[in-house]
Amino acid sequence: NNAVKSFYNVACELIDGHADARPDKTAIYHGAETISYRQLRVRINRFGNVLRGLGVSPGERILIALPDCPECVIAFLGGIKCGAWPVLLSPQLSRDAYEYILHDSLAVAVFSAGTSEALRADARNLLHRVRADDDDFARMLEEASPELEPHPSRKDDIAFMLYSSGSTGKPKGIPHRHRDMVYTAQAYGGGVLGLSENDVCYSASKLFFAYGLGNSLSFPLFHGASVVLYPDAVMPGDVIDIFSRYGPTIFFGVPALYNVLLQSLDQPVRFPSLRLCVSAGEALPATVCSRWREFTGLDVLDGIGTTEVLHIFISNRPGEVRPGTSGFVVPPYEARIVDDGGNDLAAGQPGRLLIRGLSTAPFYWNQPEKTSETMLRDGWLHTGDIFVEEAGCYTYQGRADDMFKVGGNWVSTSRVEQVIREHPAVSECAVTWREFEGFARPVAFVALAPGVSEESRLSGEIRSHVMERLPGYMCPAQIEFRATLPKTETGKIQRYRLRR
Ligand code: 3SK
Repeated sequence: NNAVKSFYNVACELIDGHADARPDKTAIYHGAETISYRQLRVRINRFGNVLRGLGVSPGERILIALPDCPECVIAFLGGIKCGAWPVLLSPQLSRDAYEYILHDSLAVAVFSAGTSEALRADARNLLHRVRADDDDFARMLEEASPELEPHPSRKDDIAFMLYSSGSTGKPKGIPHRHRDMVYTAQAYGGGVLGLSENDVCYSASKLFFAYGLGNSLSFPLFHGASVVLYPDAVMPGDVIDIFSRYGPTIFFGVPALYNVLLQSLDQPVRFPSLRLCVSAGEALPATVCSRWREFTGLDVLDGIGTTEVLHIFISNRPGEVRPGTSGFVVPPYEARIVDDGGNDLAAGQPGRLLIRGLSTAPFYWNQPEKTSETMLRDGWLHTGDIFVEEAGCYTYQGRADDMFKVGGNWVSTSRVEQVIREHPAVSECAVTWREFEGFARPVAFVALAPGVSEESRLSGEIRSHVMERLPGYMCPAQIEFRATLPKTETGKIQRYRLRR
């Protein structure tokens, strides 16, 4: 009972109400397995007891590097329930990357699957390496008590940590508080998506990505809905199979996935269970948004979020989609667009996007300078993105680091990318800049659609396509063709690697 209890533990906030009121409701679909809210609570409690048995204390970090499966949800919420800080990571990082994060976070335990390098990584602080996919661990869980006294945390205490590599440099630890997942589940999950217990969520983006964590864990569980967890890498055929096997009502993807799904469909189709599709991770090209609507009859709500804010804070709305834009501010978040000196800009003028809301991480782990540059400014987070706002609707222009001037004119790399992606031969594209005889000029990196070749002809054709649609100074001085473009674990193109 919230009115009388004096603690606030988000693992209880997400599960207890449903486990008490509708214990047999399915929380998780995974392969042929279904897990009810009652079973989920018991498994979370057993995990928490195992963790306490290992001697893990409140506030200690535990690394969880598991594919999207029930054990990942159970370890994450079991860790939080007993006061540890789970750090969710991809199970597919290199050993070096795990060692960097182990040292940085000073984690005392790693929970991972046998195939992951996470279990082979080394660090002096690491006391326990646990194979969460083997029989010994399953036995330990079975033997643990199904009852667990929650750690008596407060709303503003840290609950968990994510690592974001952003598009540049070393990963940064981003701690979040107990209240943050509930705030995003109410603001975006409830306010924009209108989630209810009748929904079945399926996210192609995985749990270790803040976007996937909301889509597959906090949103469905907070609203008493169900989630489909799929552990493997996502291929277009898998997505279509999941649509027919589990009947999700909401699908969450990234722009590149919508693009390959469209390329795999040769004629319009209907996915009768779906009521909404969501895209984030990077800006959704207008053509992909409109073609998805033509081919499936469904809206894709494009939105923007960050790991720092935990989920989406600007988004298109059901029934009010403006292709090519990120949409409107999600209440109760607030947004401002400012110039380099921090002065507010008028509508129509591109500038730096600042966001304020109560789900923003309070600091970067071990990075006080980055914290004061980005976060400690009257609660306004400096996103590092350039946006333009017109009549309340926000359009992405590029990263502040990716804007540059040609002959005194600003070039938005994302605007040029958007136009190049509209060319039918193009599957993926990234635009950056290089100096030619001391002058910055745009350079495009292009991956062609399957079966398309003839690069030398296409180079001229793509340049003419840009010249017809944008001012000449935005036209790439060079186009380089690549089989694929380098990406982060969460699917964002690493432009800095191309620039090098
Ligand atoms: O990259 C995004 O757009 C995003 C969306 C939701 C949550 C987290 C992130 C980073």
